[in-house]
Amino acid sequence: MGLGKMKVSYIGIGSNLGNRRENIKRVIEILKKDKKVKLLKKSKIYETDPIGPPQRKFLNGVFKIKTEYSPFELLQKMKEIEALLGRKKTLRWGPRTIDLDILFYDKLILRTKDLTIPHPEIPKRIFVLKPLSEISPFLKHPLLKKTVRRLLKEYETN
Ligand code: PH2
Ligand code: MG
Ligand code: MG
Repeated sequence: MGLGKMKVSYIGIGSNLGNRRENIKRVIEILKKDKKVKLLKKSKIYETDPIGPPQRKFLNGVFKIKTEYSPFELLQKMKEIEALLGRKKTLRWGPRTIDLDILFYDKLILRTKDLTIPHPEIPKRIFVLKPLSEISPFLKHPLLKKTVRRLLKEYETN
């Protein structure tokens, strides 16, 4: 496999339906079997208060991967895994079996109808900033030009 072609990406993971921990385990197993993905780092899994309508607490974490997939292929892959784990179409911000969001893809800045990278909600989501800065505190947000650690600090002081 041409490791040289691989890009670093960060995936946000969330679950608040069914066996949340088991759902996340299954995602890890699926990613480990994928020859075009190398799992580099996993954050701790945090239990977090739900953002949005009242619902069960989430388990959230962030994975750092290397991948041969293009951004759109990776998005497709994440949707496939979500479908495989039985995610149903639900309301925006509503409960979900598994949610896999592409947070960063290399230093890419991309705005399309289906995919925006970096994920636009990163600075507002403590459940992303916390695990992200645990595994990669000095990762720089390519648009905001600030480290993840800095974004977390700003979130906490606002
Ligand atoms: N995801 C949402 C809506 N609200 N709240 C928490 N704590 N964690 C999430 O992952 C989450 C949420 C929609 O993607
Ligand atoms: Mg999400
Ligand atoms: Mg999502």
